[in-house]
Amino acid sequence: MENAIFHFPLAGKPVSCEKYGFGHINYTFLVVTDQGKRYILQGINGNVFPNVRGMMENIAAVTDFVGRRESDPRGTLHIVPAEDGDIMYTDEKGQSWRVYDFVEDSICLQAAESQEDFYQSAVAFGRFQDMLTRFPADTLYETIPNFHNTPERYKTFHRVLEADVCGRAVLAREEIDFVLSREQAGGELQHMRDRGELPLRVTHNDTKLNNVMLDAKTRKALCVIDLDTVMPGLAAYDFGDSIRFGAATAAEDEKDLDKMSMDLELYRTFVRGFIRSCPSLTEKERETLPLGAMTMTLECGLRFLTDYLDGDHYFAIHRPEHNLDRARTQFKLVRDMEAKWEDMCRIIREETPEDKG
Ligand code: ADP
Ligand code: GN1
Ligand code: MG
Repeated sequence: MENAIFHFPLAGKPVSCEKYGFGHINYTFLVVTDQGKRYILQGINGNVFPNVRGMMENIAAVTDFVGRRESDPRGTLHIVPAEDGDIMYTDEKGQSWRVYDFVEDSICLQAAESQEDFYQSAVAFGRFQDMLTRFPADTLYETIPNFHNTPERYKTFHRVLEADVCGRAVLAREEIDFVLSREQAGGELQHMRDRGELPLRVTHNDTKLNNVMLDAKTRKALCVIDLDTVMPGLAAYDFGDSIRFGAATAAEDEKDLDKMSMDLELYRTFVRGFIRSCPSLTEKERETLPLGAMTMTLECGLRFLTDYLDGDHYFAIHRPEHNLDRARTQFKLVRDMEAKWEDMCRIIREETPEDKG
């Protein structure tokens, strides 16, 4: 059992503590007590998050804000304070830990099982963003500076490619050429942000389907989880990352690229849920949603490729070339989005309610 758990006052004594979930970043455990109460214990990845306390303060502020506006207690994550009342516990090795109440009677999907599941994830992220419209975004720490700054991601890529510390560049020639040929298009969204053309919102920034909880019985949206990257950002980031992951027809690390494409019906479903549950979106924000999908997918592939070239230090890998496989699926998706671009833009217009169109 992870020792850290004994530093949190729980309902009952912990009787089991097992690795849990499919996250790439934190070390997640499911803890069960002798009273049958369940918790999520997480070792926070300090390499990824340089300011763990700042991050936890963000999460405490945002969950508190959302919690006051939600009637269902499962409508937000709840931090379980450590024995000294702090929002986290740091062990003698400097590893920080946090505990959340387990979101009970819920499901967390790795892939949409139906259009309706995906619709509900759009509702969860749209509602989250809409609810935080009045949250003072400037009080939040930037937990990972430049997280969705694609030109900055390109700079890192160029540096890593130049160094080629593992001699892997020859193994990824095609993928390298792919990202190089799209560098300009990849920077467009950031340039719009820099020019102040889009409102800055509190965004989630990591809107994978497996960061949403649905009610196990009704399969309706409950809450969004994995709030580590909640920061000021653009609506297009949250929309885009959802499409990248959830409208894809195959897993992020599928080896058979023929299986990977973007499903336009799933795309439409998400657009509908997101636009309806986030009425505060401006016309300009709605227009940039397809660009968000393209940019987030390209950027994520670029990050996987960079990590592959750099020796797999960032994303947890479960086989050699895991990051290269992941990069390939993302680039296949980008190609597919390029082919479906006109449809993607048309669907946004079609799904915009008349009074906003
Ligand atoms: P990572 O940053 O590594 O992705 P997450 O916070 O997303 O970590 O947690 C990993 C997985 O653990 C989630 O995909 C979800 O299945 C599960 N999980 C996390 N928090 C909770 C919670 N409070 N209740 C139930 N399941 C959770
Ligand atoms: C990571 O934490 P997790 O597994 O939900 C990553 C995202 C990537 C995603 C790709 C903090 O998300 O940015 O899009 O992997 N999170 C961080 O699967 O870097
Ligand atoms: Mg996660």
